[in-house]
Amino acid sequence: MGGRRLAALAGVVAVAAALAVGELLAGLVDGVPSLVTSVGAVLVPFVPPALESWAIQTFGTSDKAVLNAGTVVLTLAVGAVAGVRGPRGGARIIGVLGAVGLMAALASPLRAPAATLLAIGAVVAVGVLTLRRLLRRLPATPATEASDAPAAGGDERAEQANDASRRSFLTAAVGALAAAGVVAVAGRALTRRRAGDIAAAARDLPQPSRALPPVQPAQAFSDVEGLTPILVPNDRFYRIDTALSVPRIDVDTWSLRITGMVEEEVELTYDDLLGMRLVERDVTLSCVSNEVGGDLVGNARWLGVPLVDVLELAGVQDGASQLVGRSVDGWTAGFPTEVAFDGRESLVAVGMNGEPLPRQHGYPARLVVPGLYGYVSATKWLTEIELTTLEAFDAYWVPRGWSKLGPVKMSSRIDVPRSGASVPAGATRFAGVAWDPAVGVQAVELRIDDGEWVPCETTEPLADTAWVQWKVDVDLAAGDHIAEVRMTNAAGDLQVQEYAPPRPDGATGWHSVRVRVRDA
Ligand SMILES: Nc1nc2c(c(=O)[nH]1)N[C@H]1C(S)=C(S)[C@@H](COP(=O)(O)O)O[C@H]1N2
Ligand SMILES: [Mo]
Repeated sequence: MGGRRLAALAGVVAVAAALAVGELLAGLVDGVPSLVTSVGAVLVPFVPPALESWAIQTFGTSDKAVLNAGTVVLTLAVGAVAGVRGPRGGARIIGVLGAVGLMAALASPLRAPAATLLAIGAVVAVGVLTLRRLLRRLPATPATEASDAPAAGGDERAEQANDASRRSFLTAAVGALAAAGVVAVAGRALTRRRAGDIAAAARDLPQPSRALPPVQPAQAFSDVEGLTPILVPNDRFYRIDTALSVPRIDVDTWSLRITGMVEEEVELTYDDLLGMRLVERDVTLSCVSNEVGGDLVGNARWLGVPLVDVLELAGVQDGASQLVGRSVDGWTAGFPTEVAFDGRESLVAVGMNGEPLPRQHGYPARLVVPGLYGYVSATKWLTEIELTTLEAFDAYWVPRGWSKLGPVKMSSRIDVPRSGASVPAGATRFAGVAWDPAVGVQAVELRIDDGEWVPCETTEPLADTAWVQWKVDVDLAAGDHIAEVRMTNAAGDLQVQEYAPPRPDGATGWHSVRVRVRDA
């Protein structure tokens, strides 16, 4: 390794150490955001919309991990340059990185500015000091120059000394890098743990005035391994949002405002909301990005205040044709106001499956609108409901090429067997879920290799707005087979067979799996 390369390595290690300390402080100090995620958040608007949609579809929630990794790589590359510039020039570059981090951190919601400023000071100091110490250990004569020069007699000893000092430098650099890794991982773990603490510290929710009975035996199949549960547990519920770090909201200062085309603007505290009429509803939420057979869909028991009750407090003006939900992080979703009043009972939800909303799913409050995709309706970390017109405002995903209106398309999915599974010949059990949260499910059918459609047994629906589970046993002979599922909704409409991709308004097509049947 030549001298320049060693210096670049010193810079990379110094910046890695600085980033690691930043992660640790974010994990330890309330209100100090992760610099990596803050910078990532600032970069998001510069990510082309097509790439953003692709990333969500390809990586799901891990699109954030990809963005974070990109941010780290970019920052370390700048670190390499800093190393080559030497202690002074390098320190200046690290200072600039710190300034960029500071601006990004202050742009992220819910940070504590003073603590963040101090934390970034520490981060920059660690970077500069690490760089200085490492550069001081650099071999005095860069190896490449030594070997390029004609061997002036007696330089062998100098070369040996050079080798030794290079080894000592590399040991120090690798040691510092390893330490940075450990510190970064610890910081991330602390951040995650504190995220859990907040949810746990949330207040107990009051009892609903209309509670649902526990799930009855006829409402769920308990004998099918691998079948998605009828109520998906909170820690298994799919998650989709643009938030790089989950907003941490203090319910003592949070409020929900009803604004825009209303008779009178209203502001509700968390306690105000919990003091209103609370109801429970089983509703299937799904993402417009869900592919045929995909898992960006889930069914939960939501607890919340009927949206109409909240709207009545403010009084909706005639002509307010759009209801826009705004999140604390600036994200927006909008849908026709008439949906709120058409009897499907949307909720300002505060609870999910018997617990306060988890932070990832919108604590302290979110909207849940049966029959609309999440991107037009299900605003998490809700802080404002604005009444406006459809013409006056396009919410977050609309200018990014997704449809203005987002009714959920009916859909069915095969959960077992998994596609590509190998099963013994004879009776094979197929099972899955089917949903049309606007009207409900009437029938589910399965066919093998373009054969006759076989009716499937379905669970008794929890509600029209919830998915059902289905199952059926089919005899299969040895060989490769394709199984296909389709549903009919409660209005008698058959699920669309023709494939359409998720963009712009939701996928269609019948889900199929390939199974390999062995001789029994
Ligand atoms: N604040 C905020 N709310 C949001 C989103 C978001 O990006 N930000 N994404 C929406 C989308 S696209 C979907 S599909 C649902 C997903 O809700 P979940 O993560 O609780 O499953 O949340 C919706 N609410
Ligand atoms: Mo979504």
